[in-house]
Amino acid sequence: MLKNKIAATGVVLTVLLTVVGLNVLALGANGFKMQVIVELSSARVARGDDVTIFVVVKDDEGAPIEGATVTATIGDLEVLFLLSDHGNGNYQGAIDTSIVNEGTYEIVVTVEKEGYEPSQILRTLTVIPPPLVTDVNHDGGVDIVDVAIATSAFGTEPGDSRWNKEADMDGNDKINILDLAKIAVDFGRTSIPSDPDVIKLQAVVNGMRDVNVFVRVNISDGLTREEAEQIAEATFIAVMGEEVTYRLDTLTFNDTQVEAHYTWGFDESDMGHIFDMTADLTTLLITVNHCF
Ligand SMILES: [Ca+2]
Ligand SMILES: [Ca+2]
Repeated sequence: MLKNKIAATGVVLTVLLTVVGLNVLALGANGFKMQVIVELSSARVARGDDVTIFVVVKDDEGAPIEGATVTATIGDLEVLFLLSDHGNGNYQGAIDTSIVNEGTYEIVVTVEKEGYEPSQILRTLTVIPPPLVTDVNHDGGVDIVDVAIATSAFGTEPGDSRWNKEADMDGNDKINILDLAKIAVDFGRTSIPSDPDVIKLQAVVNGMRDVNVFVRVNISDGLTREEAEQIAEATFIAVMGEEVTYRLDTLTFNDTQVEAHYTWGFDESDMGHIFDMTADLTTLLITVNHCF
C-alpha cells in the first residue's frame, strides 16, 4: 500500500520537475510576487497519522491565485507531494507520516505559477511515537503502575471479577505471561497521554486550520497561574512546534478563560513575530492568531 503510494508520487515528481524547469526558464526572477501562507494541521503528529498542509496563495493585491502548482517535501525524502487545488487560492494535501521515522522534519512547500516568482516556505513538523497499547492506564508512559494493573488481572478471562480488558495486550481474552512480557518490552517508553486528567482543546489557527492541544490540567476547580501558563505553552507548542524561540509577554486568566501573548522568532535575532491566543475553557476552544 505504502509502496504504491510512493511509486505513484514518484511519477508525479518526474512530471512536475519538467513543469518547474519550464517555468524557471521562461520567467527568470522577473515574475510577479506571490504571497503564500502555509499552515500544518498540527506541528506535532503521532507517527502513522496524516499531517494536512493548507496553503493560501495570493497576488500582491490580495487576489487569490488559482491553478498554481503546489508541492511539498518532508525531510530529505525524495518524494514530492502534490497539493490539490481547492479553488479561490486554496491548496491542500496530506502526508502520511508512517513514511518517516519519529523525529523533527522540515516540510518545504514550493509554489509555482507561470508569470510569478516561485516561492518556497518551510514549516517544522515533529513526528512523535504513536500511543502504546502497553500503556494500560493511558497516562502517557509505560511503568510499574501498568505492570501492577496487569498483574492484578493475571490469570483472568472475560467474566472473572478481576478481568481487565485493557491489560489483554494481544486480545486473546486471557491475561497471561505474554501480556506481561509485552509491557516489559515497552517498559520506560512514553507515548501520547490519554488519561482523564489530560484535557483536549481545539485551537483554530488564523481562522484556517484546527489543531488539537493536549494539556494535563484540572480545570474543574478553577485555574492557578501555573495551570494557565501550561495551557498557553501547550497551545503555543502544538501550533508552532518546539523549534522556534519564544517569550511569553502577557498572560491574563480567570476560571473560564486564558489569554496569552507571545513574541517568537526562528532564532534570537528574529524575535519580531506575534502569537495571540484566547482559550475559552467552557467550550474548550482556543482562538489563535499569529503572523509569520
Ligand atoms: Ca501507564
Ligand atoms: Ca492476552
